[in-house]
This record gives sequence, structure tokens and C-alpha cells, in this order.
Amino acid sequence: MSESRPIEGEFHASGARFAMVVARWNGEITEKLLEGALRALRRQDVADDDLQVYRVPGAFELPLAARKVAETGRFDAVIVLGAVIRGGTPHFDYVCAETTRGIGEVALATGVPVAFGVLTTDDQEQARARAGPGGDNKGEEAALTALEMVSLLRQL
Ligand code: INI
Repeated sequence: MSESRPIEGEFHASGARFAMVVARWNGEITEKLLEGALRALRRQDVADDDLQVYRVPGAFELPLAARKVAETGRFDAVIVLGAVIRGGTPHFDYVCAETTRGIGEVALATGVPVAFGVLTTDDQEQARARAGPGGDNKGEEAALTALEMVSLLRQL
């Protein structure tokens, strides 16, 4: 084993295809997360032809849709985007727990990287602060994570 150079991903993966699965619940926020993700991928030279958006009703539906999308074999990574806001639901904790666990399982079961861009916040204000037009956008962060993981996996 060489100690000289760590192997890590870059924010570039030529020709890679990305799917974004977006929850419509709290759409005002999730559309901003989508804008952030698209902004980041385009900035890193991902072509529009290599991007596909899917929509689902709520965060709870993200894992199954992500799994089906990953299983098509047409994408190098899946980015899931949602916003679960406490107070919006008495079952906040259940939705958060199931969504998080399910998304993690999809990546392990399919071998396709799934980037987690689901906000879980106490209120709308916290959610808006993480879905901004600048660098403070978790959709953008998730997209860059997906790109980095594709690049890393290509080296393994
Ligand atoms: N889904 C969300 O994505 N965010 C929420 O805040 C939310 N609240 O508040 O309930 C929410 N609920 C819907 C859930 O994800 C499912 O769509 C629904 O339970 C049907 O399966």
C-alpha cells in the first residue's frame, strides 16, 4: 500500500448522469434546494442532458423512488431533496427517521451513491436559511457530495 497519495473524489466526473428526487411537501423550500443542486452541477460542467428531476409527494416517499431510480442503472448518483419541518406534523420524528434510514439503505443496497439533501428543522425560518441563493444551500452541498462520490467510486 502506498502512503504517498490519498485517493479521493473531485468535484468533477465527466459524462456522469445525475437524478434528483424532490419532495413536493414544503415546496417553497424544496424548489430552492433543487435550484441549489442544479446550480452546483451546472457550475461543475454537468450538461443539462445528464440531469433528470423526479418529484414525489413527501419526504417519506423519497427512499422508494430513489431506489427505483437507482435501479434503472441510468444514473451515476441520486440526490434526494426534501424538507421536514417540526410543527408541520405530529409525526415529524417518524418521517425524519424513516426517510433517513431508507435513504441510507438505498445507497448500500444498490451501490449507487445517494446524497442526502433533506432538511429536518424546527421551523420555516431555519429551513429557509439552509435553502438560500448563495453557498448556504443544502441542495448545493448534496449535489457536490454526489459529484465527489461518483469521482471517488470511479477510482475504486
Ligand atoms: N413530508 C415532508 O416532506 N415534509 C413534512 O414536513 C411533512 N409533514 O410535515 O408531515 C411531510 N409529510 C408527508 C409524508 O412525507 C408523506 O408524504 C405522507 O405521510 C404520505 O406517505
